Amino acid sequence: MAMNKKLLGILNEQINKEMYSAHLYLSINAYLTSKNLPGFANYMRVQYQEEMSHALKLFDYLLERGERAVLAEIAAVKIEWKDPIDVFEDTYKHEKLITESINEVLGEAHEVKDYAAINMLQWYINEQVEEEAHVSSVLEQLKMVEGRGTGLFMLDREMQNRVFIDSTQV
Ligand code: OFO
Repeated sequence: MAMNKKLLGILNEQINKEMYSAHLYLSINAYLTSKNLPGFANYMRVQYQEEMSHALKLFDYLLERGERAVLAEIAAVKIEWKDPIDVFEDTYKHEKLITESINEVLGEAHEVKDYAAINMLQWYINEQVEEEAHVSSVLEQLKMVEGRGTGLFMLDREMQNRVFIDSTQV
């Protein structure tokens, strides 16, 4: 069944938003590396991979439905932050925007009664709950150590352990 054009349009926009998120986190990876925080930089490199997998899951879904996935220009991302707390505050804000965006896409799928798309989008709803919780917990820990000193050093070491697991395939 051909997909409703409006829904197809906003699904394509969501691919762009996921790729924008990927660029944003890769840019943060560069920033944190320049600040000698390899663990946090690793966290963001993994986040970049996650975002690309989110984009690809939607991309592949459109192909599976026999639709065209359209790759549009990706807006330039920020390159400077004040400190790691600023980074995670920004990240948390950004993830909340993405959650809103996913909710809107799901709302549209309901509007046009595309039950297959509704089912696929449920994965993103769950993923956003995890993403927000994860980022907010790192932000809280950073605030506890006021983003400085030994506490920051210990957190940075912990962040080194994060590895990419493609949750779109599980
Ligand atoms: Fe794709 O979840 Fe973040 O942006």
